Amino acid sequence: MKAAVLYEYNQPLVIEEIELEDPKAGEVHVNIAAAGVCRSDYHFMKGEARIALPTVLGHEGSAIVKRVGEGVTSVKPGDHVILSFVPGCGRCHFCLIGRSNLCDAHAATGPYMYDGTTRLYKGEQRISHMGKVACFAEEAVVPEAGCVPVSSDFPMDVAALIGCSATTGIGAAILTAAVEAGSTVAVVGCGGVGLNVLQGARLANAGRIIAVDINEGKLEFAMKFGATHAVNASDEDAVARVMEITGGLGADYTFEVFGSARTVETAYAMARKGGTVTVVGIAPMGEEASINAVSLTRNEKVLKGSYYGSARPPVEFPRLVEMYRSGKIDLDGLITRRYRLEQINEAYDDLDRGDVGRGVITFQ
Ligand code: CND
Ligand code: ZN
Repeated sequence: MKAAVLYEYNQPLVIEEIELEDPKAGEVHVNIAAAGVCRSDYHFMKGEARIALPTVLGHEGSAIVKRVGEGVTSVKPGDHVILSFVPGCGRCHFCLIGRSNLCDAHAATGPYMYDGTTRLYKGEQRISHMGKVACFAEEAVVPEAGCVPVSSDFPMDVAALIGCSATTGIGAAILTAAVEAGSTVAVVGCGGVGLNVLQGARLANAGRIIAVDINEGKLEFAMKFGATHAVNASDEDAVARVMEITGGLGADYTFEVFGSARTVETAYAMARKGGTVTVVGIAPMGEEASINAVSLTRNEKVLKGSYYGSARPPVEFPRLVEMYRSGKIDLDGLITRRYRLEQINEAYDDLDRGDVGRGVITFQ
């Protein structure tokens, strides 16, 4: 099957034929339908985050089940599924307390299957699977828990977005931060994930929703996804502007959705006393944000991380499907460009330039 393989950091993905082994017990072989172009993959391409190389990236995907391994009971061939990049093991401490997004067994095996081996090879060479998804390929083998069924009349490109950006962004607003109705929200970084934080804040009936970005096009987009104010951080001091908009108080909830120490500090500085700062972006490895320790105490700020929107995919994916169907969230409007797998390097150049809301690779 054809896949986009990352052999070396800072080199283009290589589109080539590789081998996919049969699913083992508890695993599912799928045909990928659509894959979202998310910055998390780009962090690996740039070496800002590390993964076992070579690897097949892609963690935001939808697929159709082709066949199932021994013991799989929750899906069957022909079923449409949304892939989860943290398929909880169901047995570790975090899965047992209902926080499967923090699954220990998944973290321990990383980009390999739960038995620690891979199903992807180029000749003798082992290739790893990002998030046990690896959807920048025509096909994949994924754990059963990584397949969340979705009805076959549901659009597969939208389904892919539910696999990461929608769940991560809307979850950060609704589940991690639990934005209160009427409150003021500021979102730093309005790409595919940040636009979903904005629409999550709108769903929560936030009062003022302030979009902060360095790209004017993204800010225009943000106004369609719930923002009431737009702040261009490349031509004004974003913290000062948020202070001005909030009458000197700062925002009740702030979100960092780019992925850098600097923007974490910006989101922290914009929060009011007692406000909640939620960090969604994945900063380059080793970067440390500096937070004035006493300001945390005296100002009672709350600093939180949000991984996969604090979601339990089998619970939240179907909820997002229903919210999309009833018109409460807009996912079609996020998809600004569609690409074929062969164009994936171009898709990431577009992401880097900030040209897209969300790009999607389609396979059918
Ligand atoms: P994308 O590149 O689409 O958006 C990032 C946005 O940040 C762009 O609109 C940029 O213009 C903007 N930006 C850049 N610099 C600044 C700045 N200094 N101030 C304000 N805005 C700025 O990326 P994405 O939306 O796909 O991903 C965003 C981050 O979220 C990224 O770090 C990704 O790895 C992370 C993420 C986290 C999770 C999770 O579970 N927590 C899941 N998926 C992605
Ligand atoms: Zn993602």
